[in-house]
Amino acid sequence: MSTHNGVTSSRELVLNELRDGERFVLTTHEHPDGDALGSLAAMQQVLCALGKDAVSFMAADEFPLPYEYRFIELPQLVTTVPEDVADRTVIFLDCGNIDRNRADGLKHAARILNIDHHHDNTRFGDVDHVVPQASCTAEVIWDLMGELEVPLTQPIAEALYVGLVTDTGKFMYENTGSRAHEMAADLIGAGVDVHAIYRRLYEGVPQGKLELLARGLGAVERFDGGLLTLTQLTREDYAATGADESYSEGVVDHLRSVEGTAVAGLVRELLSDSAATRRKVSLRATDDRVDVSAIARELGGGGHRRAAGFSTDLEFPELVAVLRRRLAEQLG
Ligand SMILES: [Mn+2]
Repeated sequence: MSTHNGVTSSRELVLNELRDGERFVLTTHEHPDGDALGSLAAMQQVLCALGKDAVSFMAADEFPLPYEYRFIELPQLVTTVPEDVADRTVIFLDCGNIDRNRADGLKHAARILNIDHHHDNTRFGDVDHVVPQASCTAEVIWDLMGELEVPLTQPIAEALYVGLVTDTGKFMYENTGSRAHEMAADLIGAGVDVHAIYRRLYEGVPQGKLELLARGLGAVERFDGGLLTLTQLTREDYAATGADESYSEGVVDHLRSVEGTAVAGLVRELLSDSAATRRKVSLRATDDRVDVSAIARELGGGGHRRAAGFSTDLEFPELVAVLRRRLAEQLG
């Protein structure tokens, strides 16, 4: 086993767990995104190739998945926690905080492995392999695969590519290093059809999504000379457009690109909240001095420096006041 300064790396530790373990459950965070689902699908196939007994768990209420992810094949998927979970190793993928997975039964696992790239990961595993410099969790899995001698089949490459292209904003976000492009080259070499996956992820947009975007853009408000650019989506916006909650994905990216913006935010009412007081806030930073994950953590959420989120019962005006204050502090 390779060591560095006498310390066994988390990479070696997790590789040993994957080689030595026999039975696994894979899971990810609630409301899974492209990286969560791609990582799950890829790791499931990697463990199968290693001859392991592995299943992927997601809660039944995650289905149907957002339309753009429905093409991702999820082999060996279960929607109830396996009865023998106490004899299995649970692998959390792309999950910065164990509370972002609501299946308490998983906490009774024999072992917990935590494979992720969120810098604010709470290190809740027996083994935590957290690589903040990786563009996506799929990149961490791709790196591990090289050591596990599992062939990079086309289905595995496609699943990994979904994680890569979605978490890097189509190779545009600052997390897109040369490693991400090397990985893309490797995946394309294994048979990924870049344009076909682009079309599945980003085209075929339902009309209701376009209408929801129009409402979001129509409600933009700017604060502090435009440093803070926000919009809101209400229950009424969803009802009037026939939109699913997941259709709000991407609205905030239109706001971040506006001249003068340091932080962009989407505040949306949660349709699942019966009390109708809870809002989900998605933040994006475009200024190097700003760390939106710090703001999100303070309000009970988390994420990356440039992309983070949280849920809150604060009314919109109070929320704006908090965001303006924190932004001013961070900008010094
Ligand atoms: Mn991710």
